[in-house]
Amino acid sequence: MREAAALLAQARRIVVFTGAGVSAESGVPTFRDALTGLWRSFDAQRLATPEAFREDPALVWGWYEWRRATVRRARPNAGHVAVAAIEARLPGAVVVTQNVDDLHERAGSVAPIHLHGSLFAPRCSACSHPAPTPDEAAEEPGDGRRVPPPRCARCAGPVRPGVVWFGEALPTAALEAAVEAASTCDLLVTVGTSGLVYPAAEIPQVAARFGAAVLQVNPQETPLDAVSDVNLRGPAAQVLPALVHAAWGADPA
Ligand code: BV8
Ligand code: ZN
Repeated sequence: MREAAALLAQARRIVVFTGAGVSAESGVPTFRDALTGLWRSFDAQRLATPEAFREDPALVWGWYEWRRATVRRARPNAGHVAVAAIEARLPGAVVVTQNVDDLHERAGSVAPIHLHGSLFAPRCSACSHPAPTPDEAAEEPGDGRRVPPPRCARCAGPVRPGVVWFGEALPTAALEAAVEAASTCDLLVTVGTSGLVYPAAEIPQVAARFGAAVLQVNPQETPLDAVSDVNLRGPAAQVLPALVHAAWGADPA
């Protein structure tokens, strides 16, 4: 922890790069966690595709409705709060996330870059016209249910979640901003990602390639160990507040 705290204390331009693990302690399942209920026989990487939506739009829309209800019930954890504290302490700090939840924002992060979109930005799958986020269903059954997607107000096409599905390109502006931040930072902290999904997993490697220090927070080993100068093996909601405290003596709360 001492080495990690020294890296944070001397950092001037920082990027915090997060994955599903930072929201795990808020009760939001990671992509490694097996799916449950209606989706237990499916693989998340198969469901999160344009093909799956074409084949069974009600199944896929139902899955995103269930995930949105789960995120709405969730609360940011001490890991999200510590990330917001780092941002508040270091002007110019950039948060880049693969997560489609809004827990960074609810913890006080200013404008995290969402590389893979958001659960709260549905749009028409035919004409891309933005669609309203449906009201919270009275009670989203724990096991999930099929929900036919709403229709677009402009062309009556099926509305889809505003996320990036496998096989789809990332939003150019977000990817460029993330690469720019990673190539000019002096410290990148990667938190709760398995580093397996591309091109997002390139971001910590870009930082290392441009000479930044890389600090990984993850209970498990990942391919990012190869570019990490320091590995903190533990859960984000415990490790990140301790890191902020060790670096600046402040409690992030
Ligand atoms: C594209 C939104 C082409 C949807 C997501 C190069 C090599 C190999 C494959 C490819 C390649 N380039 C492209 C590919 C294909 C593919 C890909 O990467 N496949 C992988 C699986 C091999 N990439 C794509 O398809 C991308 N698009 O390439 O398009 C193109 C280009 C131009 C024009 C047209 C087309 C799009 C990828 C984005 C897909 N969408 N999400 C949704 O959410 O439903 S990806 C989704 O999965 C997440 O956003 C995230 O990125 C990923 C999950 O990874 P993590 O977040 O890391 O989570 P995971 O569960 O894996 O791990 C959790 C980690 O946390 C673990 O390490 C665990 O130990 C740790 N942890 C657990 N608890 C805690 C913790 N850590 C800390 N604290 C804790 N408490
Ligand atoms: Zn439309």
